[in-house]
Amino acid sequence: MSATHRPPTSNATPHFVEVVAATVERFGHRPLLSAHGSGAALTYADVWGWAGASAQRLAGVGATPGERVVVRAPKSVEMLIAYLAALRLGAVWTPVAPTATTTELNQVIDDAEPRVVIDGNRALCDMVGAAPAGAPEPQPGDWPNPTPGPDQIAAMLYTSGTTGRPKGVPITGAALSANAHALVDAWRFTEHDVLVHALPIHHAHGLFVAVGCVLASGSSMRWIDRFDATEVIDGLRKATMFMGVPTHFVRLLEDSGFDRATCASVRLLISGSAPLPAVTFQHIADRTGLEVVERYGMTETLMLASNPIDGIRKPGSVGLPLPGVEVRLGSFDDADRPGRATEVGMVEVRGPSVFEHYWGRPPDPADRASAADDDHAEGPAQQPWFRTGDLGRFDADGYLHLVGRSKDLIISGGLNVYPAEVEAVLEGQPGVAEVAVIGLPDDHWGQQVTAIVVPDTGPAPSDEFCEQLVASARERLSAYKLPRQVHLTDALPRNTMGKVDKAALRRSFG
Ligand code: MLC
Ligand code: AMP
Repeated sequence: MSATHRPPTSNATPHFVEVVAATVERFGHRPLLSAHGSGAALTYADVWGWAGASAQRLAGVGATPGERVVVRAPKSVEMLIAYLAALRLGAVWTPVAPTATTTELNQVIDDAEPRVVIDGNRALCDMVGAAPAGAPEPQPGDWPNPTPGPDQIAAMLYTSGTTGRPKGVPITGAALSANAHALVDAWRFTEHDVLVHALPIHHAHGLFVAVGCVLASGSSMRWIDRFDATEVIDGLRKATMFMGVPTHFVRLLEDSGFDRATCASVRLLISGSAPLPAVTFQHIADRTGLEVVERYGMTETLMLASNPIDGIRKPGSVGLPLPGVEVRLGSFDDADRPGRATEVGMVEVRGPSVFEHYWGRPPDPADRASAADDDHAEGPAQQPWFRTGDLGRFDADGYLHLVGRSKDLIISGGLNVYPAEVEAVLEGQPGVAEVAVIGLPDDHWGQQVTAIVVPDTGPAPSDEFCEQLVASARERLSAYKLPRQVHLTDALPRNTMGKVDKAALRRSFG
């Protein structure tokens, strides 16, 4: 399979490895990251040199340009080094959640057909090796050779998809650069910024947004391996930025240390991956004096819109389309839509960071709207519009408001849960006739995974039935996908097409 998925982009957008090499050349002596609790900082030169040495080790086990490297390991500095090593090599970085079950890992391996699999922290550390003592002066030109082309796939992230089967999203080196440059400009990242990084790095948010902005701008990170409110608050005292999902902000607000004094040097708090409730926006503003910048994106498209730095940051809105990104509202046909307001439409997008198609699958016409009816004749090379599955409307100032989703997706704590995947596992369990999985509103997680189960005609279910159902799914599903509530019912409501009416279920059980 070719590693090139889109027609050649403009030469003006290089592969992300070139962007990083340029930053290293300019800011090699400056700190790139300091791990929480350790005084020592790694400079850009240290990290680049370490990644170069690791790239050679990775090449030694068969990673070559265009070949997938699948990694399941907890977040660590070594994980970041391995990502940079893969970038330098032109291999396709394919991270899997550290909490993924073996079933989930194997699904990715079957689909991605990687040349290299790194499973677990020990394997990762062995591969990456120790930081070379006394980092050599950066020599951006000496490795890799040749430099990966802009349209080469740099990374692939898996999303479960509406069918419940994981789908790989190939992301080119140019898409990463375009995304990072747009965000650095929008949020005015400079080498003087310090970002508290507490996000996981196997998702677009932590890796391509947070790390991407840092590496493209020469700024630095306070590195926290796993979100912890106390550590984040400690980091904020010497930082200028923080990025998180709404649940992170909810947890920060639970700590009285999250206040104006702590945030005295912070210039931006940025939220994304899930809706930030307007009330949370207001609580943060009251406590810290800072209005959160909410932004919107997805793995398939990278970042699409953001509230502005200058100008009004509107609670409940994801802001204005980023430069280079076109957003329009298209038609949709879904019984689940939240209302019949005519101005609401399916968010359709195109731009330099939008992916071409899922790994190993032909482009799906359902994902794309025709460009033929487009009145922007000068759009990006007449690229078709990608239908995001999100429903939105524009207000009079051109700000985008997301009002729901036509795709059957639950977002819990910033993590996506596709009901079809959970339903498929629960349906196979003894005593279950039918099951529907829905997301119900939750103050902490945003949405809570909930299963509505119709027991089969056998003996009446015991009190432990629901607990056992969840426990037996644990082997196959990551813990965050497991239902936090199970309700029993006699029958599932269906619409005229025979489809389970999930909106009715949400009304009944919400
Ligand atoms: C963990 N658990 C979750 C969960 N995270 N359950 C539901 N939803 C979640 N998001 C489970 C654990 O498996 C465990 O289950 C139990 O909750 C207690 O765990 P915890 O210690 O409280 O969880 P913690 O490790 O603190 O994680 C919570 C979190 C984390 C909010 C810090 O989920 C997180 O960092 N989320 C951010 C995700 C993210 O980066 N998303 C970006 C996607 S990219 P049990 O049963 O074992 O006890 C994207 C594009 C874009 O969306 O626009 O950005
Ligand atoms: P993912 O597939 O993990 O990349 O998640 C992408 C989805 O997250 C989008 O399609 C949206 O539904 C959702 N999302 C991301 N950012 C926001 C936001 N600021 N507000 C509401 N939903 C968001």
